Amino acid sequence: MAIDLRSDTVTLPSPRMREAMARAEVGDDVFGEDPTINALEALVAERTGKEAAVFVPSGTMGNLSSLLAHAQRGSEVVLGDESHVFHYEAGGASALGGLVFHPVATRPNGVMPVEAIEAALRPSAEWLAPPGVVCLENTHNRCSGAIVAPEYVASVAALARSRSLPVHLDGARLFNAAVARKLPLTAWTDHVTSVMISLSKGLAAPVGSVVAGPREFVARARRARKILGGGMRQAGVLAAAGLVALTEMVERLADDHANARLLAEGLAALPGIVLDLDLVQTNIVIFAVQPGLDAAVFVDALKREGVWIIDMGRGRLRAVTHYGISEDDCRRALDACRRALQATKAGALAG
Ligand code: TLP
Repeated sequence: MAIDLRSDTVTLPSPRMREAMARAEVGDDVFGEDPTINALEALVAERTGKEAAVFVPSGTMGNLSSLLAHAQRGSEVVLGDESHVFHYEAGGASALGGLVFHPVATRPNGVMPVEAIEAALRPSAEWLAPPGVVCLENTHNRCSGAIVAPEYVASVAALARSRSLPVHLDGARLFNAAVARKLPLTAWTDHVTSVMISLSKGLAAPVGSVVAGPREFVARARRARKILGGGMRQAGVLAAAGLVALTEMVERLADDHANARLLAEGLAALPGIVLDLDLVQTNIVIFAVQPGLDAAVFVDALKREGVWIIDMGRGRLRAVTHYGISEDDCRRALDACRRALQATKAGALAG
């Protein structure tokens, strides 16, 4: 069996999730009548300290529904140039919402300097696209799963408030931050207007994310979800797995973090690997092969060894630990990396 470190999205539902899905009480959610979805939304609203929440099929739809609910056509989404919304959500906010992305340079630790965000908030003028929403991400996917501190989120929120702007948090992996820092979600969510959390990544549910925020915002996000075709009917079978994810799968994320650490320390010790250990704080390990070695050749050599990782472009490689990966898998993956590096070096010499 392959050791699949491509993403925590590959996690399979736990046996308890399958049982809960089979037993779930369901109803028509577009009519608000699915008791399992209602319970899931209430639980997420409670955990995030928000008035209301709405279940969505994916993190991408959760972020898009939120942005559509916050910002008018022709206004700007001020966000990090390394953010998931900017890179991997198919430009949906522009394609479907008429929103303009205003990317801000992101430091390797996932933070955009507050002054840079301030500079990106255009003043009011007939010829300028006005800012509509500020978007943050935590943990930060393309920044090696780095945790963005609550104090930082508070300072961005204060700036946004001073301009009467909402802040949306892409918290696809906010539970990873919470477990790593031993803090409740509210340490971050208290500062932001809205948050999207994913059930289908480290928490291992098969499908689903939840958006939470003030009641009127959630009503608008619900309408945006409907426009996007995300109004589901007896989707309580999915929410049932989500409830198990929230009640049984959160604390075990600490194992993923310990495994990522093990993997990162082992990788950093390999001659030919470049890796910043300080950034590895949760379950994502981003690294590179040394200049002169071909990252794509390394990924292929590793695949032949039965270990799958992702090439994120410009030489950056990503390995993610999750529910399907044990400590032993990480040790075996490290051995495979050693061999794949040798093969890559041998190829470089021969070439
Ligand atoms: N991320 C996926 C890929 O799209 C890259 C992954 O493998 O990490 N926000 C963040 C921070 C994410 O990492 C992801 C998924 C999403 C949003 C989107 O969630 P889904 O895949 O449910 O649409």
